[in-house]
Amino acid sequence: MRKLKFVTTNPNKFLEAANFLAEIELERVDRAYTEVQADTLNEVVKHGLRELADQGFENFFIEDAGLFIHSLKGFPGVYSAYVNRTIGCNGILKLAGNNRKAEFRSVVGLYLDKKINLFEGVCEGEISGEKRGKSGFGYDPIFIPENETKTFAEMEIKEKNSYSHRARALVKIFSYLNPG
Ligand code: ITT
Repeated sequence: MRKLKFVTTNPNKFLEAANFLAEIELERVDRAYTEVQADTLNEVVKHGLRELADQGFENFFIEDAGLFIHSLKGFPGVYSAYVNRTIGCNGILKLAGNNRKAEFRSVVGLYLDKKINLFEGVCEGEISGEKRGKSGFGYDPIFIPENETKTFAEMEIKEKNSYSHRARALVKIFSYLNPG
């Protein structure tokens, strides 16, 4: 069984990944990396990978995610963490207006055997009318994935993983590590 480190300050992300990648032995490293101001999640992740690799970390992955609201031209997107800390879910509910289509995007960056690989996952859905549910974190109480009525915060981890951007990126890591 392969061992991989998941470097994240977010314990919920780690729980989701550990639940999804049950066949890989995951170790959580609770360490922040610089989230550079950039236009894409890919750039943020590549910078973070290089920074951690320069500090001597090996065989690890990181993940950067964001909520992209279509009527707001992708806002909060790469600013999702800042917006969550400032105006939060209530602020997003006010901003979203009538066109509530949105997507969560995830970019997982793997640094393995000194090589970088990126894996992307998207989950389409919409912003709910009000906050619902107590599970999860961040924008989970206001995001309803496509073909669902519940928000992510009304789901158990397994159910969120059956739709989520993060699981869709992680499945690609899994196929990369276990080809064929
Ligand atoms: P890291 O240490 O792994 O970076 P983080 O919590 O800072 O953990 P991100 O920068 O990837 O995570 O996330 C940006 C914001 O987007 C974060 O503050 C969350 O509020 C939100 N977010 C990301 N994924 C989410 C998800 O699956 N459900 C709800 N909100 C999410």
